[in-house]
Amino acid sequence: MDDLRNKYIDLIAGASDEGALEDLRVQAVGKKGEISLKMRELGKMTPEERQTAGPALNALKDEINAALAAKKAGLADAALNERLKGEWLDVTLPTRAMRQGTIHPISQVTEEITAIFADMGFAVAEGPQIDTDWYNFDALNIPGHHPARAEMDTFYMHRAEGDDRPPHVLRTHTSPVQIRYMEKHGAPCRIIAPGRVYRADYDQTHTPMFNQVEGLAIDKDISMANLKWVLEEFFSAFFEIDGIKTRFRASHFPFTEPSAEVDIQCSWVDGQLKIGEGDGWLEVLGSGMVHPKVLAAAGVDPNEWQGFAFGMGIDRIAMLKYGIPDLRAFFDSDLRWLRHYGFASLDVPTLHGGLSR
Ligand code: 2NM
Repeated sequence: MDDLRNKYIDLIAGASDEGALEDLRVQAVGKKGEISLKMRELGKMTPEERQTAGPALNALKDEINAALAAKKAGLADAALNERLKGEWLDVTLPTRAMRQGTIHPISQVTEEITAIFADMGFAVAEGPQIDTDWYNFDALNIPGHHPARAEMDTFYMHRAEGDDRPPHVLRTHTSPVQIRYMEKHGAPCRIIAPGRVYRADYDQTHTPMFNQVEGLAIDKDISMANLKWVLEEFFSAFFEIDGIKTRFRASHFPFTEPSAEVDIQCSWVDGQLKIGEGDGWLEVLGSGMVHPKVLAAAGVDPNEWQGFAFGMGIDRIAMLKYGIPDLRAFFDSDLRWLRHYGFASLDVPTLHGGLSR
């Protein structure tokens, strides 16, 4: 019995793979294996012999099964280690994708704008790109007959005959996001709403889809002075030039009263535009104090709360900052354009690390 034990323990220890181990199992404890045959011989033994041989054979069988299981686990571990060694890769190496794809200027500029406003305590709000005409127009003090509805060149969603759900439109601005935000969270609030907007218009300076960012700050005593500070702070940070001046010109929007168009200081030198210097002005933004009717439509009491709102084109300020001449090229997906104007995928803009570098 000891010879049998030593033989199989040695053979199991020396097995080089799972196949050899399985052969050994069959040979030792399989139905016709050496130990099974020995167990069959128990019948021919005297009861006294059987009393010692029986338990000893059972113990031997258990010991060999245990040795087989332990060796099997050991072989599996070794195989896994071998595989892991082969599949090892250095995740700290720079990615190859960095040379292939680039971040689109609109994504980059949206991140830059978000970082600057986040630093002034503005959260980012998002909403649907298809919305009802109530959120897109009525809530913003643009009733059905208002000329602004026609001027907006709105895309209306198709409605089947007899479908009496409210008309839906592709949002013409991100203001409906702000209405939804006020409805849900109430006042005070401080948000920006960046995103895609749609107007049926196509020429040198207009595309039917473009990107806009709107801002909204509502509290007990927010004024146009706060608006002016926030915008000057924003433009200085965005163009990375200290102390950019703004000029407010009286204007009119249905959703703000009073309303102002905002210009930033600029100059033309040798046909080149320079921002933040000189005595020229460039229109970049519309703004004003949110109309009491708009606050009321969004469920905010205009006797208690007031605040400013503004809206600007992301595409346009991206063109200004990065010297991109043609708006339409933004949406052509031309790889040469994307490589030229795109940003390295790991250069995330932050205020501490530099917005654009
Ligand atoms: C602009 C100009 C002026 C504006 C108004 C609102 C809201 F939802 F709070 F009423 N959001 N954005 C606004 C105000 C937008 O874009 C030229």
